[in-house]
Amino acid sequence: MIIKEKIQEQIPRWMERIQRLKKEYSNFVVGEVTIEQILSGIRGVQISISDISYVDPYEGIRLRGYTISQVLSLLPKAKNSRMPLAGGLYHLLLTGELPSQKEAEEVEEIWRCRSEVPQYVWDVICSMPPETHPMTLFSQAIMALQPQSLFARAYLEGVQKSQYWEYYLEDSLNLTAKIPQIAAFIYCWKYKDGKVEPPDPNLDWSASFAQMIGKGSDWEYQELMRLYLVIHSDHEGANVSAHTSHLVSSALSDIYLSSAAGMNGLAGPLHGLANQECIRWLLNVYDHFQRLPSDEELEGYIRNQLSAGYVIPGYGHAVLRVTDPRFTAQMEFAEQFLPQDPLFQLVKQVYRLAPSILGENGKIKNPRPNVDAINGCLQYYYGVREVDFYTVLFGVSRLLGLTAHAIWARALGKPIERPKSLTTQMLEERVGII
Ligand code: HAX
Repeated sequence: MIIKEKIQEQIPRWMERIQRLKKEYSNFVVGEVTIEQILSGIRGVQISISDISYVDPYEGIRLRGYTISQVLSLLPKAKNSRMPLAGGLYHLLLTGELPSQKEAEEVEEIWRCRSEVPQYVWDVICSMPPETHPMTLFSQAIMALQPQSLFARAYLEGVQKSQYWEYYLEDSLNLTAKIPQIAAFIYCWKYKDGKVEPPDPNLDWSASFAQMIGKGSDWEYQELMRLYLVIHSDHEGANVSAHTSHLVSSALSDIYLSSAAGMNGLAGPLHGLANQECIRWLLNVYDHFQRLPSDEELEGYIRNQLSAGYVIPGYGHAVLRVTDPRFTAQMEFAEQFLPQDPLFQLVKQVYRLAPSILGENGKIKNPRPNVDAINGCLQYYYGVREVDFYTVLFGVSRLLGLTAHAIWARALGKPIERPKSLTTQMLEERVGII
């Protein structure tokens, strides 16, 4: 397997760099933590390393050093498509190298061969009440696969620490191979008649999801999913889902346990679930006016929302200080394929008006759109209108990043994480107020 050989080959170099930092510079101070940071969610405290991706405040995400537009143009493309193969992206995340067409196809082929999901996983989903949130079902399906963990078995048998990553890699390939089918099953079970199209072996990983939910003949939607599943794959190592899965896997919990934990974090309304709020907000605006509002009407609507204490969903970001390039990539897609769609017109109108209104009081650090300001509009246009499913789509993509991080954490022998908590009284004593 090419990815395995490449990782194997790179491990000694990475280990050398880390050992050098540890040996020669372990007392070097990287940053100081203020009480404000402690009290505001350890915001901005530099606590971990991710060589897989980095969110530059002014450029957006770089995956293995490549910007979103470079990733989209440089990765090998799917057949009859202008969009990248997710298999090529996984190769890039795992090895740091841009794959050839053959290398990208190899990952796709591995996924195809390992895509079968055991019947009992479907039984677990089907035994849940129909009102269960799709993210709960998604996380449960991942957990249901946990008995298949090769790492968990190998650990019990006493496998060498230096080999942990190989089992994590196998588990990750097994899990990611099954993920499109799991998401499609949840979609069809929860919103349709429960019948899922069998996977088409001629389709790539991303298009295959589209086909399994009944969009086998919708080339444009397949293109959208190829785009979507690549651009959402990673957003460095310290956001809620990435940090959660990293923390859990640092206890040597296997890929199923740590990925499900990450998905549970993604399911929170302040993280991945925010995309539901964004599309609901757009639909509410449209419903309110029963048509596209005029600029004056929309401006008034936004101002009313702000003065009532609401945020404008899809705007602002904890790290980014520019328009999210993942928003821009999807804007370009929409301009090409759905320029006249009313909801897309509204997305553009909000984009034209909201940043200057939001910027007026000087509080918001980035009044520009994040990726969620457009995600839902595209899914909605192509008929995937069950908005509480959107976070599952996000999860399908994000599992590529989370598992890549976990494999490398084991390859580099990263230790269990154990920061320290203090009591309020200790802080009061340190600052001298008691
Ligand atoms: N509308 C109105 N006010 C906003 C705002 C928005 N979209 N975004 C930020 N602000 C306000 C904040 O509420 C804050 O006000 P207070 O000081 O009164 O609390 C002030 O501006 C400063 O906030 P900030 O430092 O610029 O932003 P944060 O890092 O605190 O928060 C958020 C980042 C994304 C959570 C925030 O911008 C927000 O709530 N946006 C709307 C919801 C949204 O789009 N969520 C999706 C995020 C995308 C993502 O990361 N998904 O995983």
